[in-house]
Amino acid sequence: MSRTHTAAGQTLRYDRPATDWEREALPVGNGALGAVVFGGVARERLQLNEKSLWTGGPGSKEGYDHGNWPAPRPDALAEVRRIIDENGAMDPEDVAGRLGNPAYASTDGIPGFGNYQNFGELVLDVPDAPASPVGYRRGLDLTQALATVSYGDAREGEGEGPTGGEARFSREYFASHPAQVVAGRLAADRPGRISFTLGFTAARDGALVTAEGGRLVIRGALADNGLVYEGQVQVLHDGGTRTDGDGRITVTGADSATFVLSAGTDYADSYPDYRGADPHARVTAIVDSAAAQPYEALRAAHVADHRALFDRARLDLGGRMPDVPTDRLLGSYTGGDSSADRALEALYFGYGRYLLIASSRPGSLPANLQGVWNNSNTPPWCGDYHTNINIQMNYWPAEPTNLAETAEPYQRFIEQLRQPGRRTAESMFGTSGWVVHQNTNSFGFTGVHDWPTSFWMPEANGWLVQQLYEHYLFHHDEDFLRTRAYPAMKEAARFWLANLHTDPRDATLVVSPSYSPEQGAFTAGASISQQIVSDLLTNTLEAAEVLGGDDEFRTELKAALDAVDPGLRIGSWGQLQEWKDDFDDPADTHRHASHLFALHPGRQIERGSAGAQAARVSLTARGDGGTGWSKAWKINFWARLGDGDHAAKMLAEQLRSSTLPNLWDTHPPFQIDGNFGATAGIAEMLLQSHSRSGVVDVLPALPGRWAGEGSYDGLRARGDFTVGVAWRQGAATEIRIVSGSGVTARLRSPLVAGPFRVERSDGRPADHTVRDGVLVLPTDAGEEYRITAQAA
Ligand code: FUC
Repeated sequence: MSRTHTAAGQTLRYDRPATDWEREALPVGNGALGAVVFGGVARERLQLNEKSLWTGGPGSKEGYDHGNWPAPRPDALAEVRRIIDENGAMDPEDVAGRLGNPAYASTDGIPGFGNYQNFGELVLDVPDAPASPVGYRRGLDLTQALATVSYGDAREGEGEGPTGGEARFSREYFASHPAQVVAGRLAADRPGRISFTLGFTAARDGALVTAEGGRLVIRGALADNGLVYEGQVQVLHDGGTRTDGDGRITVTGADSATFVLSAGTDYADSYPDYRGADPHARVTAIVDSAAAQPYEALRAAHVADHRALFDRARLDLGGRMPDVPTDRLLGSYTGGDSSADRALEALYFGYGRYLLIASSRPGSLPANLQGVWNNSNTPPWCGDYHTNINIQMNYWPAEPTNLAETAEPYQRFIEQLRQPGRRTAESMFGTSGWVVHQNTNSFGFTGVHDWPTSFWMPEANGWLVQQLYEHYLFHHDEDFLRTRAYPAMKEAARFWLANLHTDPRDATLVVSPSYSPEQGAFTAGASISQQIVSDLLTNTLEAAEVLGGDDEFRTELKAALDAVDPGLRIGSWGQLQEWKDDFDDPADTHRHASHLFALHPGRQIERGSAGAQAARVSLTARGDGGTGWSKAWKINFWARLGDGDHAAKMLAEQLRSSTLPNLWDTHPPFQIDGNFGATAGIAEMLLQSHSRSGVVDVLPALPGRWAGEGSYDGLRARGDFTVGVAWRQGAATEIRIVSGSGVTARLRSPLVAGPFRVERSDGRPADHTVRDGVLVLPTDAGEEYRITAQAA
């Protein structure tokens, strides 16, 4: 049905080496390791990352206690609640002074919070590299997760001998998840032409680099916290000679050469020490085993592993990839309906999925603000995990675009926050439950710093566990719900049952103090706080009902849900209020539109409702500007409102003004959440399943400029469905749905308004009914159903 998901259509390509890390270099990664490839001819650079290499945390010279208050403040919280009850609002500076952490009142970062680090750079110096390479190409094939460089050497007068003239050189790099290495191969179409010196540029003092037996070993400990790191690179060559020495490995006159690299630290994600085994034995074993495999086998295992994820979903917007470099394609992008624009959009969608696979695989930390790629020891916002939108957004595409496995590190990360988060709940709030605030690190930072407009967000716990519950909704995996999602949800809900405050004005339960990111005053019951807590209590109750038992707790949840303010007020100018009082300024264009949580990623606001109309008014007033992630969120908002044209407009804004030539999202600077949020937004335009009615909406927000012809496969819907659709002139012509768990499917599509046929995979007709424009289709687990429009 769909056009071929070709490598050409899913490749980023350039005709020059990269010189700028942020704008031009191309990323590969296996979750734990990241490498950014420059593709230089005479000097190749691979800037490297190992995701657990963080300063800060336990053992930090700056001191560390998870952001908890250094001494108890028994009355501080009650006092803030009292002032807000009395005055209706409070200055952020005043609240930060009382509830913030003075230990963190530093201007250059948060002491002990740490920074995600650059590991260093692998450098390959190539002697006699052509000064003017011929036919230079650099690419990143998303279908195979291979970064490639190729160029010709056509020096005249050097003859055609085995070591002279006219050769074509090719390099290839990948980051293998199964083998846990970054691998590279240098080859030429003439024998004996591969010569280079491989060395390492450290990102800090104190790294010891040795070379012996073709193996480079890099070892050291971070000065701040003593975290031990080690990297090893094994160089292998066919033909020619090799010499080691002085921290470098030189290969001369080989036919081809390969390197495999691994790195690790003694970090572990467990409270309270966050330390595990020395990385030496593990890194040695990984590199030994990868080096013992033939390169082709290593590569084939990597490609198979990647394809098993990447190939699950495909999108064809009817575009054809023109034969131009990606930076030029981006430069000429207008957001119109040209074939090239649609090809770029489909590439960008694939890239978001690629980046998630590359930066988030089981066995390491989740994707941070830059995924896994960072070339600085003091990156923007510490390269951390912001929990007031950013890390959540990173994982929005995981379920809908059929990459659930990539969310495992995030799920585990949330679970690992419970222990430190419990201490923070106890020491700051005096209650049970667990909590985290507006940003965290790899060492369970669950307390606070004191930046007035962004330090306080205890309801982040509810926002995080929402995605655990979503995993259940997408898979109907009761075991996951019982053992992983529900315990974390329940403990977050417990925190809120103990911490909701009765608003003396109307006796509703509110979050107090509450702060709408990242503007305005502290109040009681800002909409986002109320919406998140309502979502949490609702989801937890639903989960408890699925699992059975916990009767008393369920009664408590119901009582709280009856009393909680849902945060869904419509204000004086028809807007969805951002605060409980109507403070909203129609001229406010702040990048956060947090009060629309209930529209997305929440599910309190249904399409077509009064709430949706109010959300539209708010969103229109906020405007189409914003930073990268802000635009990405707006794609999702407009898609949920069913306005495909406006969603597509936001996608165009994102590509035109928040996307770098290597297609990385820029806040600015580079911040990966926008890539992920936009990818999820595209999926949201094509398929939605969040409605409490259980309806799966097919092509809910297809923009006019994609309407002509297109198709997708492998998007996922809640209810454990995998959906493929083909459309023409804006109307679905075929819908295919695979049922994972045998739940009855409820599909909304104009297709079922006309004559249509529903077949099982063996061609037999499938029983179904149509009610209010919705196809109700009982399904068998594992069966595929095909719904096709028939000529009238
Ligand atoms: C949130 C946003 C900022 C930035 C930061 C990493 O605080 O408000 O724009 O994205 O996270």
